[in-house]
Amino acid sequence: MKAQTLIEPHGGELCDLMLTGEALEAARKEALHLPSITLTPRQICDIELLLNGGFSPLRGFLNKADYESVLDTMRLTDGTLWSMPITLDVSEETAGGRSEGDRVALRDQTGLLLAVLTVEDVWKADKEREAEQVFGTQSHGHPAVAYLFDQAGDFYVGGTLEGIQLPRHYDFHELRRTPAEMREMFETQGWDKVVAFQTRNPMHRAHKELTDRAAAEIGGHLLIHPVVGLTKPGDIDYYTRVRCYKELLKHYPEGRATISLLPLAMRMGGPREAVWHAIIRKNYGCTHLIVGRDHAGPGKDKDGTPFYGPYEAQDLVLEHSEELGIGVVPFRLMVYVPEHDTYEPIDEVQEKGLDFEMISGTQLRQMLTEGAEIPSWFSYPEVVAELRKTHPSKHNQGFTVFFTGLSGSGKSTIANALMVKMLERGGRPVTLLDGDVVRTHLSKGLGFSQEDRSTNVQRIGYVASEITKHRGIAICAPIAPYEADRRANRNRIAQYGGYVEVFVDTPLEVCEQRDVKGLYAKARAGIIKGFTGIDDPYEAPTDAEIVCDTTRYSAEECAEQVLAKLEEMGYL
Ligand code: PPS
Repeated sequence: MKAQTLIEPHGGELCDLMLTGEALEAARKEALHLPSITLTPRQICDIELLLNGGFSPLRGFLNKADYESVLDTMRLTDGTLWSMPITLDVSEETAGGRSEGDRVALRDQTGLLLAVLTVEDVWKADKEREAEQVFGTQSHGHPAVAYLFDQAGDFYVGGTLEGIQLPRHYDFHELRRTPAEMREMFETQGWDKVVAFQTRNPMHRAHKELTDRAAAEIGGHLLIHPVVGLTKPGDIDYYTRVRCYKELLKHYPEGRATISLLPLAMRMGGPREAVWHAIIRKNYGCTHLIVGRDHAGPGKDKDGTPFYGPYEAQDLVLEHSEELGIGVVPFRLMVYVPEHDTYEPIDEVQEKGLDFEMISGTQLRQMLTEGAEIPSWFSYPEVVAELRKTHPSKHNQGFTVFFTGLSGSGKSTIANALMVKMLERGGRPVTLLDGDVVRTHLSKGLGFSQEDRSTNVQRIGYVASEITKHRGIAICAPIAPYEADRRANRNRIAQYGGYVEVFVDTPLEVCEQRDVKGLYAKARAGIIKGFTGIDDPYEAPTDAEIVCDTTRYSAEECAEQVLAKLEEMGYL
């Protein structure tokens, strides 16, 4: 038996895709014999909003006709406005052999059954066209385009869903409300006007003021509706953000504001994403949405050009606001006016010629890193305290010192000297991931092919990133001959703390002359093949934080230079 589905576009009845009673039992039994697809983290977010009605009127992953229609016209084939293609992307292997009418079990990564999909069609994605039509660019600088090209499967499976159970969450239970629960709450409370605030960032006093004003403007309630699915890479983790929102909530007048978490996987799709956000908020029972400058924008491309115009998103939502039946409250940039000790909209402040202050997100991050005082006019002390817990000053962060250089360049000797000097200072746990130790344990069995070297170096990077995350010190000393691996490590480690690359720039002739292990002689004699510097490449770093010259300085002096640099950078 199929799930009962009530479709009424945008804010009418929510799609109810969840099976109950006998139908649920029957589907569970059937699923035992069905082929399964394990959903990706993004698909888990999408399926949650499909199953809970947040994506009404969608009843499943888009079929080809609806997908094409959404790409070309921003509408489903029945004419309903829908701006974002919600697709089930799979590999060619998974797509193979599936056809109309097939039933497939959709599971999370632990194997938990979430839904049964009845396939409507399977097709190969035209990713270039999708990127252009939906995001207006094929640049990898756009996170959703990079995802589409580099991570998404090449085939799409369209079809309707029968929901077995919603994805499981173990956090913030009291703040996770479905559209139906949200609507019921608004009704019970008698809040007939509700303005939603979409955010993927921590909120401070400026946000509190603007949202407070927005609620006052419409004479209604405020729903702080932060995204806790997937946001822009590099954003502050949602656990931290939610703890900040909870603190901030205490500063609104009684009964003014509510928080609920939205398990959305954002695409950073600017205008189309803003329309999508409006549809979702309408489904959650809101009557208004605050839409700001560059709403859901991915920022700028590598060459510094913004992907979207500052008001493109706001304009597109406004254009469709009547059809969607949701009001747009323009986001007004609020700045602090010291003279009045208040927050006021920047346009009014500038008109009056008043002095004002503001701190950007980037400046705030810098202040946290430096352990600088954050003024109370900017944020509430409890909010800052939450941020400090996960964003310690540099002094309290973990870091990795990553030595790279030819065999015999002196990496291990300097790395050892550095470790001992750090242990002498005390107070911090230090782990040395030296080449030999790594190859005996972590990378046992790997050889020296390009692939094996990459695996080895990135494994070291992974372990170092974990040590850094846990606020320890990792010292690594592999040859690490390839720039791409070093860059991957740098990116991975820098998310959690410091990354300091040390290029031990000892010329090949000198290494060969030293030939401590007699390996160069063997390599020259052809006994060892693929030896770095002899018949295998070493890509010298161009962006190392420190370059050591072992022909002029002893290993101890080089270690001192590294220590001095770490102090200068603020890590010690
Ligand atoms: S890599 O390229 O980063 O994975 O290399 P690494 O793990 O640091 O291992 C380098 C040590 O292995 C010995 N060895 C070789 N080095 C380079 N090329 C080849 N073909 C090779 N075969 C064995 C060598 O002793 C290196 O040690 P170090 O301490 O660098 O001299």
